[in-house]
Amino acid sequence: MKTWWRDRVAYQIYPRSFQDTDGNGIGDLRGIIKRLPYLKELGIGILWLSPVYRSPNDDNGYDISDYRSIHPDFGTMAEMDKLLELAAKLDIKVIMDLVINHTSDEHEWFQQSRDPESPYRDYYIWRPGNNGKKPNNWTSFFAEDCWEYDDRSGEYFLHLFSKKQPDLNYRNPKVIEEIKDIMRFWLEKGVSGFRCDVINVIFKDSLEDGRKRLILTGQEHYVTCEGTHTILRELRRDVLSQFDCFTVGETVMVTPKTAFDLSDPSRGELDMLFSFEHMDTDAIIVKWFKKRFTSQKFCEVIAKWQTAIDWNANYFENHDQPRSVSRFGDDKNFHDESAKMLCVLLLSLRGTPFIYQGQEIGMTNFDYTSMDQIRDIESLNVYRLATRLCFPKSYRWKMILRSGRDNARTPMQWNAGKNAGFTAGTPWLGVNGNHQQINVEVQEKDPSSILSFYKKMIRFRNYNDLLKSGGFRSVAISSGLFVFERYSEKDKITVVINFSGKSSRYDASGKLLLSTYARNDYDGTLQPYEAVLLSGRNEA
Ligand code: ISL
Repeated sequence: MKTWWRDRVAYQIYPRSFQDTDGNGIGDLRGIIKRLPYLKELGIGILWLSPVYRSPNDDNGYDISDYRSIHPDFGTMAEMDKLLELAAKLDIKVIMDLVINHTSDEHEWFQQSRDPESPYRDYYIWRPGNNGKKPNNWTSFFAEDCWEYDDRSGEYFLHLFSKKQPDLNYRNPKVIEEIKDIMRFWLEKGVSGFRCDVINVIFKDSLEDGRKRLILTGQEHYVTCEGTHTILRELRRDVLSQFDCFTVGETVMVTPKTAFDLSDPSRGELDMLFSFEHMDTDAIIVKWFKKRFTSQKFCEVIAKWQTAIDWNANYFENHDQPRSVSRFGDDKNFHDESAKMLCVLLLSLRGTPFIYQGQEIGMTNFDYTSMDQIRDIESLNVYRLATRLCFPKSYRWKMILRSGRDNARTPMQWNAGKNAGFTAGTPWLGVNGNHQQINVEVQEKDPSSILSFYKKMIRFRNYNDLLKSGGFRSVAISSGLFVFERYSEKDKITVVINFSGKSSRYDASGKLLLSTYARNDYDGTLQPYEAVLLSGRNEA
């Protein structure tokens, strides 16, 4: 079967924040339909939609209460069908977010499951207390513990995320059959695959106490267990192999070794993964305590993964992470330059590149000034915990400012008008004040804008076999410099990146293919945050 997912550039839409058309302040499917030509023009070949299913929105749709219906905020199933039809006409493949570690507590299965006699009881992980204490000492991803007592049941249920996100029980074969049916439902509708949410934690090996840790006590009992590998192979065998589709797994706490096993084509589990090590290089143990970003560490980790894994999903942003230009670039002094440099880096690596909405215009972290502007459950929980731990107020705010997930969730900046052209109503989350300068409309008219550069770079990649499928070889990594090559037997492209705000030098030969600055040839000098692509013969 043709692996088309290796040849295309992917784009993630966070539907709530993309484009509203009915004035309720929440983005919708009609908004996505309206913007399909924009995505086509950008050169996108795959669209990943964050969840649009029915959900009480405790975690913005990552808590699903019905896997087969569309949340009315987003529109209707007929609109979803329309979106799939129109995307197919433009040769854009659509993948859905498959959130199957947990459901919403408002899902019918969970409601039934609260009755100890129900056939759904075993769909979730219920345990009695342990001498008046919770069943074990695990802690959740959202800064709380992960057992909730249910009066009606007289027992606790497990939730690795919020208490409105109970974990499914993957020791129950019926659960796996339900999931297969859901996958078939969407694949038969014409979706081209799934982004599989926290897929490597679905199977819990045991419910023993975990080794005490600062975060995620208990993780050794559920991260990438053999049981997960087995389920992934079963889903491939019984469902995925019957469709022309692919999967990208969001895999937390993976190492190159476990990632290799999860994505090795001969094992038939996932087609590619989102790993996190590069995103953790500016964190001290947890993302909430940031250290100074150094490009050297970041690039070393990228190079390590490029070499360890044959094919990965590459990304610098998503709906859970701060904006890359604010985090890895310099959004004050070299906004455009560093955004373009990050574009070259992302699109020159081996693997499928994923661009997150707004990244292509250099959207920055939010400009909020207080906690009442924050909506994200994780940030709200962490702030509450930090208050309990007596962290000073200014420090707590700094944590949210640097690491909060709402940084990436502010509405898409379409134009300089009211609410950035996102909605005619009141946006569910505040719009960044810089939309007057940073927006699609302005950048579409400017041939030297970040958006114009993205178009150029994506087109370049779409038509270049070396960038799409050539090998990867790291040549030099030092403070502020990253040089690597993409090669075939005969030819190569050398990618030279000045990852700093100072001019720099690097001697390399080859014909200039592309630069983030206007120049005609390469003389070994690099402007601040400049990235160049040079072509040559592969003599190594
Ligand atoms: O957001 C994070 C960064 O701190 C992660 O801990 C995140 O919770 C983790 O990567 C899992 O993310 C996915 O599953 C969550 C959901 O809240 C995220 O939005 C989703 O991407 C639970 O479904």
